[in-house]
Amino acid sequence: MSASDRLPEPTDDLDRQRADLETHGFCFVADALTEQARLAILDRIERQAAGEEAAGLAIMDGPNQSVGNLVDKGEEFWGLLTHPIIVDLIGWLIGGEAILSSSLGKLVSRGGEPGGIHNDQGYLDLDVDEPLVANVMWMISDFSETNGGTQVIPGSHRVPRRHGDPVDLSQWVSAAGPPGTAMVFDGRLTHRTGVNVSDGRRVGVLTYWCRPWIRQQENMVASLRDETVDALPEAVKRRVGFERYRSLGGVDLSPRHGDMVDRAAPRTGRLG
Ligand SMILES: O=C(O)CCC(=O)C(=O)O
Repeated sequence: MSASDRLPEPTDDLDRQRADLETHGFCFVADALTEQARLAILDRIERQAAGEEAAGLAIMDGPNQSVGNLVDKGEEFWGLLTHPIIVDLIGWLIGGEAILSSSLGKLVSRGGEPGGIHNDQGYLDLDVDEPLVANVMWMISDFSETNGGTQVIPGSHRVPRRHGDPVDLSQWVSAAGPPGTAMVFDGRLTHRTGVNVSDGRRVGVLTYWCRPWIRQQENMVASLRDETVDALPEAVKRRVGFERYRSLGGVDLSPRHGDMVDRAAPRTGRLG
């Protein structure tokens, strides 16, 4: 068996990570998060999940909870958006000007159902033989076959497939790694949330990226609160979609590549 045939395992070898992405459609980055960053994210997301539940706002699928729009819910998440992975792997897959499409926490508890089978660019109505989007699953707890680790079909990124197409369920492999590992995956990879049969809660954060001319899943220029926008470091603001891309993303005045959107800028409105 050659090195490229072996299923991905956590590694800090960038060449291996890229080879795994090419061959299998996913790779694992070992020790992607410092323990300090991981614990800060864990604390914030657990508090946020509990707060949303107490406020009657929890997004539930059985025992599993999703926490959306994380960029707006704590600066603890912002470092994920300028992490070296975003240049080394996301940029390598979908270009250096990739923007964040959404940020999502997934807390998977015992007794749920498998998540919906999908690939992240399955909404396209044409076959494109390259990734237009890509994802990072940050393992904030450990991930395993028994605690609901994301299930993926290795190599499925090379098989054209749309939502609803039949899937050979015998091919699932569970993403596994210690806390602080990141799984990076090609937007064409078939995957779903696994089932947790353990007593612990699986905690993951997805930062989902797209090419800068694709509509974002979360319209962050509209959805982030003013206090978040004011506090965001410039580099993060660019990454979440405030930077105009070529002729796209402007407000009112003709857009210029590289300008930043100013939500408070006056609009010309109806004149004459
Ligand atoms: O929770 C997971 O393991 C995967 C979640 C996912 O793919 C999604 O929410 O789109």
